[in-house]
Amino acid sequence: MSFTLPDLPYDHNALEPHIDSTTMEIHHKRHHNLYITNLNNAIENSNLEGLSIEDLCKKHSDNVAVRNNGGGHYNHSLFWEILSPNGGGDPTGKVKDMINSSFGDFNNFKEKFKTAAMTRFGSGWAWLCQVDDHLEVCSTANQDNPLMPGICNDSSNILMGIDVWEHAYYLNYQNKRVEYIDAFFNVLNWEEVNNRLK
Ligand code: MN3
Repeated sequence: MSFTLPDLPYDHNALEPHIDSTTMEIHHKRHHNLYITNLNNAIENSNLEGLSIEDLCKKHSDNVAVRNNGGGHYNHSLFWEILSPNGGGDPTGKVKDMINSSFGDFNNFKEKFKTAAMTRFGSGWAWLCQVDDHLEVCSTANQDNPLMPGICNDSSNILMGIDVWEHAYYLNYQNKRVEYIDAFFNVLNWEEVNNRLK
């Protein structure tokens, strides 16, 4: 059983003007798909074949090809799901309460998340994770994620993440990563973030 590219849960142009159609199409069909192709090649005919993408990230990140391409597949699959043309606005549900108790209020959280995304040098991701009864923000390099041991809190349950590789925003925002981060919040699917709570 090999991994396959999941469909986007909306059209390529559905997140405009916040994230443009061409960026979404190239990001999904080329970048995400290449991680999957390379991951399948890396695990073919090995004892890693048949493991879930979560287990590959959690237990086999010492394998560089699995780390980079398995992380790439996991991270992008999550990223498409937490965006929505009907997203944006203030947090809802239990996540809203946990943001308030963990960071004070939504604005404080947003600043902390933006700082993590802005200060990630080069390519990587910023994350919001549930750790037991509270929330934490962290960031990772390349296609690493908090499932991989020794990077963020090892008990992290990932709720949302932002891709800050230039391929995620350069066509529309060029070097202005901060504007892309603001745009991300305009299409963030809080319902899906809530669904990911454990
Ligand atoms: Mn990407």
